[in-house]
Amino acid sequence: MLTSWTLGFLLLATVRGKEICFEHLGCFSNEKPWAGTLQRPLKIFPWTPKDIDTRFLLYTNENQNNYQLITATDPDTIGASNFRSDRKTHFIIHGFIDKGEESWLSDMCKKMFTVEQVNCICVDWRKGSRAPYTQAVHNIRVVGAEIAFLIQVLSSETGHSPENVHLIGHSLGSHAAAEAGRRLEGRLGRITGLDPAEPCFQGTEEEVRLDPSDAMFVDVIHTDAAPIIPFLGFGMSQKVGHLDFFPNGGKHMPGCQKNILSTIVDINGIWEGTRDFVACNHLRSYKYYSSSIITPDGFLGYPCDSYDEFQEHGCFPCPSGGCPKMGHYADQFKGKTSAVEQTFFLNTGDSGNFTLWRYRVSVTLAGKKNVNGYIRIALYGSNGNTKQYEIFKGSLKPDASHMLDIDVDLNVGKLEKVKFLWNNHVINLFRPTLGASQITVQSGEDETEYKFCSSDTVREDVLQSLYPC
Ligand SMILES: [Ca+2]
Repeated sequence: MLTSWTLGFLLLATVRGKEICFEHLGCFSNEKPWAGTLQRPLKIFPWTPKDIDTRFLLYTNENQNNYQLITATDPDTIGASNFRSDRKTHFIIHGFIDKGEESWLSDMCKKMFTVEQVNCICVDWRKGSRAPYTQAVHNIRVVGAEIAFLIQVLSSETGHSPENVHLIGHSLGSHAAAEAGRRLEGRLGRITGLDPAEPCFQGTEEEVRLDPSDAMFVDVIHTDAAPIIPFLGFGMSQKVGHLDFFPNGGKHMPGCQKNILSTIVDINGIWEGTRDFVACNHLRSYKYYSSSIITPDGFLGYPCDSYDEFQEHGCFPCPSGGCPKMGHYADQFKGKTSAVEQTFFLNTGDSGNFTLWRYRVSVTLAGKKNVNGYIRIALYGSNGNTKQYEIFKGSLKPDASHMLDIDVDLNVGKLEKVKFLWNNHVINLFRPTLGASQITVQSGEDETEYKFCSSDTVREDVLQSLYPC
């Protein structure tokens, strides 16, 4: 049997520098900028639409567990489905690394149904993604074309405006979304790139990859932006949206172990051999997004020039215009399209809902003697209390102040009190006491500063409570 892979190869061999055309999708060139470039030396055609077999699985609030298959070439399938043109439509597009985790797409839809009424379409292009990486890179051009074609049919058949369409693409899926957006000439409402794939895309022409012109609003989450050689970072470090979020700096995600290979020879080999082992950072992008749907007050991104600056007490609190939220609610940010490549940093947790909230804590010590040890504080507010966070370790001098930005796993709400504790790990014959005379806590989101005071000192491991003053 003549597969499209061999057919493509034959075409490559016989009609070099031509294009391949498919019914209802048009023609695909294998010339620059699509192929024959530094990043894409091989002149490859995409597989046929039939071989890629792009399928659109529609979930709605009315059918959350069982999808309805809709096709653009048979609009009756749309008419007979639960598709509602007066609702927003989210498409979720998987990438090259999706094996064993296909359920994340429909799980993301289910989270959306808990907060809004939407059409949620999972795009399945499994057959086209199970190919050598360099082939899958070209197959997404057909996937993108199929998505654009369906959006056009939805518009003509039901009056559903492309402005109300949001494409969420992971890895290669980000660039499939970009291709759909390019074909719709920027009329698409929004594209979210979840760790857009780096190899064959980084540094290429805007036409072949995700960029801000692909939709009215483009937001990007970078979670695996370390260089592919030698760190096996699959995601782009290049900024390609209006808003580019770099959680945890964008390279190494908490809870992920990173293998480092010293020599990489073949790009297809990397993807085939390692995707199950080292994809943790890469997959975090959609986990953060999914969690953001049900955490509307979380994932605040701080505008900053670098992660180092963010970590070293810079870029805090949010500016007067506020901070955007990474993920589902990024489109609520007022300045979202005021510029391209706006850069934001935040830290996340290593599991659970991943969301953390940043506070700046400053502790002024009280006591009579210097001791070596550490100090911890816990925040108590209208939404509950945090665990204890270490603020400083070293020589604890009376009247000294110690400041630290902490990322806590709870939005404390209105702060009501702070508890302080110190410890020095050795037996203290003289049983010294130490305390905090003043603690200030500033919320990153709204700049509000809370001040707490006490005139007490306590023995080690005894909690001291400080109240507003
Ligand atoms: Ca583009």
